[in-house]
Amino acid sequence: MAYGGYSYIDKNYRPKKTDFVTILWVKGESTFEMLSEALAAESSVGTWTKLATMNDFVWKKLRAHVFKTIKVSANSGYVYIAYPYDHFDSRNLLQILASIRGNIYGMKEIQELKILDWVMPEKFQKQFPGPKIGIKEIRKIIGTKSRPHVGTIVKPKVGLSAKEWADVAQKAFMGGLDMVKDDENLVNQTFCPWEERVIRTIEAADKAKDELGEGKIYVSNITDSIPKMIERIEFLDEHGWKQCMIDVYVMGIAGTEEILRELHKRKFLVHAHRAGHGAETRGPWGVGFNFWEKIYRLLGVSQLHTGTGVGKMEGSPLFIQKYGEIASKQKIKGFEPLFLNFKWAKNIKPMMPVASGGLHPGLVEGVTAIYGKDVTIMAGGGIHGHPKGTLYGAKAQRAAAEDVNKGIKLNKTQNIYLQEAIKKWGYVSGIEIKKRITSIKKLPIKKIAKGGLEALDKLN
Ligand code: RUB
Repeated sequence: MAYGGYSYIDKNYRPKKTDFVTILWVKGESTFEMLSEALAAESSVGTWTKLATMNDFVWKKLRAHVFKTIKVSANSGYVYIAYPYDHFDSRNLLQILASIRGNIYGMKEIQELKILDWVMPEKFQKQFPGPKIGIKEIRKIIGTKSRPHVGTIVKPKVGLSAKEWADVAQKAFMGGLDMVKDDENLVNQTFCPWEERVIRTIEAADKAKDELGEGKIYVSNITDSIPKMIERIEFLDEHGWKQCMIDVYVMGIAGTEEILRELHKRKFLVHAHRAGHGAETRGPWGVGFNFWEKIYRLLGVSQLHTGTGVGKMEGSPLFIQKYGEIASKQKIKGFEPLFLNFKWAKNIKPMMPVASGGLHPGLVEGVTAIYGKDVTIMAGGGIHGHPKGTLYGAKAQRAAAEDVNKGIKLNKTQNIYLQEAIKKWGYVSGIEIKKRITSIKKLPIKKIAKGGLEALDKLN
């Protein structure tokens, strides 16, 4: 089998430590073998026809190798591709993206294509900073050793005035939440000017810090053009507040990298919202969320939204657990063909995973069953929709984190505000969630994979 006159399938090839590896799901109009060849060719050195300009250096040193395949049907399956280190530019993620996540998505014989996971060699990772303020430093800011952090997104997501917004934040802090944040689509609208909101909320956070003797995190959304973001970073820094939020997916990699350079220089805690990622991470087209997640940790955000497993956004507990591991662990055990074994370079510190979307106090135990205790649990509706309002919603959520930390089941809580929240929204037991994850892990994943990506998606 050959594509454009060359064959890239080489089942005897063993990926080197310095290779980049991707695993893809593909379905198309050609045979599976031809699709595999086409993917490797177009994403590395090849094209549709034989070239008079091809030489030994290009072919032997730079081409991609399809070193393993799992055939599902005559025209679909999973393809493992290894790329030699020298194929890529130095410290240039955009060039890598244009290769491994580039032209292949536009080839007309391809109907479904998803990069399920990827591995970047340690040698490559070492060129990047990773988080400067990671889990350890975040815990130091708040003053916690082990309990999960809890926070809120002020709601309604847009519409409150700066004063109203800061008043809600104040109640949330005073109720015991560790963190308050803007939603992904609030920046500097006329009804809620960013600077006024920031000044008022810093005041609220400082007051709560003094009165409660606890550290607080307040991340305002600075997402905008680069010059405007820089202005906002300077403004925050001048006001002694080294924390902010960015919408990493909509900013793109170049924008994120550029702004992180400035934020790292000033030692900021960087909260990363992933709004928009679902446009390419769901269904049989695009990439798995883990593809982007690895890039965000590499570039050095401090905390990143990684899903809930029990809330309103997609993602089953097993997938979310894996995203949690990618964020907070140094070594990740594979679950092929969905997740590959992966090891972070020593210099890439752990980042805090953030569970957010449809959460409420009764779900805190379920979330920690997925993530463990190194997680920030955010709730908007689940705080401000509490029968007694924001202050008591915050108290309920904090009580849930404290109970979970002590090993108290939330349906046995003594906290009346938490009891009220559970009465309104219900409770999900951590044991149930753990059982669900264990039962999926025991499934014959390789056999299920034979049913195609659709069958694997049912685990999500
Ligand atoms: C969900 C998320 C949203 C919601 C949460 O995104 O965090 O910002 O506003 O609000 P993701 P609520 O899946 O990326 O974490 O708690 O009211 O659902």
